[in-house]
Amino acid sequence: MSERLEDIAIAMVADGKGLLAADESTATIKKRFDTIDLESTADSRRDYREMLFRSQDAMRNNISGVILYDETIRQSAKDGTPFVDIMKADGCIPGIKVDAGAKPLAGYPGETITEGLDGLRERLAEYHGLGARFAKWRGVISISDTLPTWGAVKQNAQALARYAALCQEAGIVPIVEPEVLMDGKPGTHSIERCYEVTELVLKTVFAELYDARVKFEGMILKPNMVIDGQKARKASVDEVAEQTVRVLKATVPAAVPGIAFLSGGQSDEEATAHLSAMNANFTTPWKLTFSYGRALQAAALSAWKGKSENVAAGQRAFTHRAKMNGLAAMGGWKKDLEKAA
Ligand code: 5MM
Repeated sequence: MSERLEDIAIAMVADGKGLLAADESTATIKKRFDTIDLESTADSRRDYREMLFRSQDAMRNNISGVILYDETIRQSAKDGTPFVDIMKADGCIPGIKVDAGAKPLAGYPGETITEGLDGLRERLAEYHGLGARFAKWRGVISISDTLPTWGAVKQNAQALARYAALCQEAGIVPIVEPEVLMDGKPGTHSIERCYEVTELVLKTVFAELYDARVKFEGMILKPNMVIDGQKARKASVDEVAEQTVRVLKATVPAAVPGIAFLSGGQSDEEATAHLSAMNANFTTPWKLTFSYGRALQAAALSAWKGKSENVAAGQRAFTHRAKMNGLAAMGGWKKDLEKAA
């Protein structure tokens, strides 16, 4: 495969494919396993990820790349085959989460700054050696009537830009993820408020990326959709699609090859329906696809329940969601395909 940033980025958003966000940190995967009463250990985490990464139909047909966590990129399947080799054999690109998480931002109550810039150049060089060809950094933006503050938006955008420049220097495509929370507190904001905040955040992020001399052709944007808060959900599928495409057209340069959404707390089907409506109803200069965590994994996790006899059921559930989202990336998903399955 080509090592040019532009080519890697284009491959990440290939037709009918998107990204699997499997970069849950140890604390987050524990929360997910708690829902199925499974103890989180290095072995149970390996078994779960092996189930996903060995879902060959999904990995070959609908997953272009996988975002991994530091532990996972170094892990091997039970038979000793490195995870990175398993995904590469199916044509998937290994990626790595390099941020160290969102921490309280001093002086800004209720807001966070994402950490992880110290030593990042050296870590990126190591991850490149381990096979990673793209990376991910998530900046978290709180939303309410009074938040975010300009200071928090600016500082998170600067961190995203410094991270992205370091990635490109290392031959790694940066996924730039500024997430305006849908499921934060209080979660009662309207879709209009989400539009306003998302517009400010994306304009600021692209200004900082430009100042940091990041090549837009060699990056992928991972934004939230424009959607009302989890406690205020009422916008229709078409409205979410229309507002999301509108804000992206107002803020994202056409040189960016692709936009891969996070699901952010939407139900599996909502996340698929919104993506499909965008692709079916609008023409855009960039590819629009998925980089879902929960919306790709929730069904697989509950079918698996941590039991080896359920691996095939978990893989079927994951393969189905990957296929539905692959169709959505082409604007071809229909609700009755869910029922049929
Ligand atoms: C997989 O979850 C990622 C967050 O992990 P940590 O909080 O443990 O660092 C997250 O960044 C994820 O990659 C994206 O937000 C997409 O996930 P969703 O579930 O929102 O689609």
